[in-house]
Amino acid sequence: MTADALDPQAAPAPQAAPAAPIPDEHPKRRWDLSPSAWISYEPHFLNDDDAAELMRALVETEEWEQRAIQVFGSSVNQPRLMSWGGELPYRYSGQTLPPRPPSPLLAALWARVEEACGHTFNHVLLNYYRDGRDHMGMHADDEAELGRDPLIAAVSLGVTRRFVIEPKRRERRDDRRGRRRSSPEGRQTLLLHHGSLMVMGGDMQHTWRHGVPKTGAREPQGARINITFRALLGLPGEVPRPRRAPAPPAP
Ligand SMILES: O=C(O)CCC(=O)C(=O)O
Repeated sequence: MTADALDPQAAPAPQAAPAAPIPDEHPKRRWDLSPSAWISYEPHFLNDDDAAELMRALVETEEWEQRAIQVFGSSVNQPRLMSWGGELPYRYSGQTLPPRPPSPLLAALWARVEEACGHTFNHVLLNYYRDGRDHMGMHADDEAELGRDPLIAAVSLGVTRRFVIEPKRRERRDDRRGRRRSSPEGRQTLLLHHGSLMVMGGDMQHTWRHGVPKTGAREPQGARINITFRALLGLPGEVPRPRRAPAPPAP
C-alpha cells in the first residue's frame, strides 16, 4: 500500500453504483459497496472505559515511530506515528516493517476481533494520530502478500475521525471547457467512533481506496489510535499477485 499519495496508476476495476450513503449515526451493520465489496461497522465493540484504558496504555508503552517515506521523489515524514507486531515482515508505504512481537496488551483484543470476524490474523499495525493534523492519504491495502480478497479489521480508540472511501474507478465528467475531470461520485464517509470495529472485505482493496483526512477546524482535534489486523500469506515479494478478471473498458 502507498498510504500517503493517491495512486494515479491504480488499475480500474468493475464497479456497481454504491448503496445509499453511509449515515452519520450507524448502529452495527454492513454495507455492500458492490456485489463483491463490503464494509461493516460495529460502534460499541469495546465499552468506552476499556477502550480509553487500552488507548492510555498503548500511548505509553508502544514503540511509536515516525518514518520518512518517499512521496513524488521527496522524503517526507509520515503525518502520524505507527507501531506494529507480527511474525512476518509487512511492506507498507514503500518500506518494510520487520517482524516483531505484538504488544501483550493486544492479546485479548486480538482474540475478540478474530472471533467477531471468524478469521485469523497474524499482523497488527497501529496508527497514532496525535491530533487533527495527522492523517492518512487515500490508498488500498492491495499488496500481493495479503492475498486475493483480504479481510481487514480495524478497532478505533479516541477521537472520532472520518474514514473516507471512494471507488478506484471514479466517474469522469467533462468540465465546462470540455476536459475530462474525476468527479466525487461514489465517495462516502464513515465516522469511526471510540471503541468501534470496522471490517473491510470482499474485493474492496482492489476496487476501492480508503483514507483518513485531516480534521476540519470545527471537528474534534484530539488523539486517535487505529489498530488494524491483517493476515499476511508470506514474505513480501514472494507471494504471487493473485489473478483477477480483466476490468471492462471505461465508458
Ligand atoms: O486509521 C484508520 O482508520 C485507517 C488505517 C488504514 O487505512 C490502514 O492501516 O491501512
